[in-house]
Amino acid sequence: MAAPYFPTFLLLIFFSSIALLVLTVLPAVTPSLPQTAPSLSSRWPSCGPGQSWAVRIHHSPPRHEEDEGAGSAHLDVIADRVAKQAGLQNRGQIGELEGHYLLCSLQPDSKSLGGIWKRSIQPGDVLATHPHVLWYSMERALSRSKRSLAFNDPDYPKQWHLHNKINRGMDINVTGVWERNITGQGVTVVVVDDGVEHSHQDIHLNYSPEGSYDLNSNDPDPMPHPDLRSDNHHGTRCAGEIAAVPNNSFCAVGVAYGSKVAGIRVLDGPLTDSLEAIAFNKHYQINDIYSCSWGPDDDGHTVDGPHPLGKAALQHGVIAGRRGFGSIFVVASGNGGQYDDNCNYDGYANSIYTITVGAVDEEGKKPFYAEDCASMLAVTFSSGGARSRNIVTSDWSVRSKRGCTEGHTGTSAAAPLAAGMVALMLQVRPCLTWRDVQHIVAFTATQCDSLADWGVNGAGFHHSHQHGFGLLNAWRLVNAAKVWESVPFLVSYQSSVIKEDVPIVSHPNVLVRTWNVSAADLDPSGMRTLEHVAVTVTITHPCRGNVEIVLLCPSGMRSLIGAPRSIDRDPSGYQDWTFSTVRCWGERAEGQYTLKITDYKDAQSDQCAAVGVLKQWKLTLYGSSMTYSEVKERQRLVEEAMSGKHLDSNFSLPCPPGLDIPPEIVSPFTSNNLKFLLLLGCFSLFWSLYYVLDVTLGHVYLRGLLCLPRSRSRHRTSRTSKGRGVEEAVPYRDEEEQDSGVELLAVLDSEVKVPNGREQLET
Ligand SMILES: [Ca+2]
Ligand SMILES: [Ca+2]
Ligand SMILES: [Ca+2]
Ligand SMILES: [Ca+2]
Repeated sequence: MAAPYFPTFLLLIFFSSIALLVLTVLPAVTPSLPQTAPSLSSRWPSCGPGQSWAVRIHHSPPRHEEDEGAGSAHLDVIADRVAKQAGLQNRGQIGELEGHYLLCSLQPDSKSLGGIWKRSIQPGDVLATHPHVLWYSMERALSRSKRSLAFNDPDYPKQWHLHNKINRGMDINVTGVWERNITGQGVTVVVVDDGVEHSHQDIHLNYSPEGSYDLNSNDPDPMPHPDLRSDNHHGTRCAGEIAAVPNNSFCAVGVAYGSKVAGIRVLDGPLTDSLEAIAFNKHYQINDIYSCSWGPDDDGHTVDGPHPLGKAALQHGVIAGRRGFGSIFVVASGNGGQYDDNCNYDGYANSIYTITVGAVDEEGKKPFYAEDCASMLAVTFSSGGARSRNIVTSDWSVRSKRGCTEGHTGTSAAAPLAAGMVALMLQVRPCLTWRDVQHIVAFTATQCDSLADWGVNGAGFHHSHQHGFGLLNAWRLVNAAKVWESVPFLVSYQSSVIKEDVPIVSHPNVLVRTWNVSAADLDPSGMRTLEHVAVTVTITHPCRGNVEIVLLCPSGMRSLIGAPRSIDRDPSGYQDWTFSTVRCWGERAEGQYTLKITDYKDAQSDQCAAVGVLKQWKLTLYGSSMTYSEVKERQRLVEEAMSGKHLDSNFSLPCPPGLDIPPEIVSPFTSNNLKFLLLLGCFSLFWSLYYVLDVTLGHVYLRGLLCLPRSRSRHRTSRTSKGRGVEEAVPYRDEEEQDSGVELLAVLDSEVKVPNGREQLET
């Protein structure tokens, strides 16, 4: 039965195959039928705005004679015809929008084409009346900003330090970094100041209560207190510069708006050495960067710096802070420029542990208040003269109801910007050490202000006493950070104390002293290249401000470490004062160091007539085993990274794990730790007594009266009942069940470790 139907079945298969083939091929073939319809690809260069029309074509039945038969024609053919009639060229369908075509002028630009059309046809007129044109529009340039930078914060446009539209290039060059989602995420910056208004609309979201503390009132809340002079707004302003919340339709945007900001309230009351020491190490496993916009009086005659505890805390911070990578201390260089003040007389600026940041105005020039010094690492933007714009940032709302200011000024405003930039660096490379950050600043800062005393040192770094290594540039800092391998550990070399007792001669004569550092001298430490160079002097002088001290490194690089200060008539001279310079950074350490001292005697002053004496001096070199050629190689690598290629790729260097330092325990300076130890001591005493009694009385009655669990719980109660005083015991809370003996061991263990680290630093 099936045999007669077989040929019919075959035929059916054959015809359906043909039909399928035609259906498949047809759509692919048809567009190519009207060879005149080009695609919008590379056939022509695209025509710009003002030279092109977007039109929507339809194939309605013809009403006019000239369009007869067009209704059935393909849309591409109609588009060609419309274009021709309008004096334009069909550039093909617009993307995937069927019936939409781009018609372009044949002329190179709209000017010339305007002239032709005036004489002949106006494309717009033709398109307006054409029966096949449903809609048309002349193309115009659309204004579009990259979404990441379109902040809705009303004062963002005024933040010229982030994007300077008037003085091009005079900003921190951060927007490209933000576009790559580098905003300081995972990094905490703490503002050590007069408090931070953390409930502030622009700060609240980024506030870190974990990193904060109030040392003036000894409580965890650093909220600024209202005062009569209305000057406790300082910390809040600095916090806003760092981490003001973006896109909240309020005030401004911070440099590292993805970072967390904490506050330590310490400046609203008498500041002591111990308070300062506590502040420098407060929550130092949470806080990565300490922003300090304050220092000794900038009156032109003060010589002061951190006292022993503050110094020790700075040193301890770089050893144990940030899990051993070192806390980053950013300090403002000072505002005493108008009094001839100089940051080499400021111990916080001189310190090798700090990043000393000065200010330039919106033109990149030195403002009247800025101080010079040889230990200046870099500068960033702040206020200038009366005509210059200030820094726009958050403001406390206690007095200023608006919570936003356009009047933040001085080097106080510069340091937080630098701190914010360091936060961006730490996001891309969390294991940068405190010295890596200083190195990267030296390697990436850019020259500004042709009036400054720029000099290029033996390693090729440019530096001026006004602006350090130059302007901090967020793009350069972050790109360099991304490829930066940690520098070898810090080593130092110290000369003996050189006893002199020689008179200081008057200008133009100069007292010259030299010290040779041989290869053998450097052998024990392995030092090859320099970082900081410090000179400690003891000088007696009736008017110390007349003395000028210059240091020459072996390369001949000159540092004015002791600048004359006209106001400083102090008769006490300098007692073991340490001046430091960064101007020999990267140079070879070996060679002859020269100290030149002269006295700019004031002829009229009887008081200053007596002769000064150089009693003694000492040279200290800080550096590492990095060779000169390694320094040059790093310079090459850093410049190579500036294209941003490593930020755009998945490139990442491995990071070593940090040291396992329990938070707060290793700080030997907190009074709460001492209280805790005292408590522990009392507790041990109690136990000893208990056991003595226990043994003596044959533990008949006491066992029954005082059972072990009860006494343990009493121990816990006694700890917590102290309230504020035991705030430092918080890290132990999870381990409440542990024996107190283990805690004590942890304290002792970490305290033993720290001095070892210090010795490494000093030798
Ligand atoms: Ca408080
Ligand atoms: Ca905001
Ligand atoms: Ca100063
Ligand atoms: Ca410093």
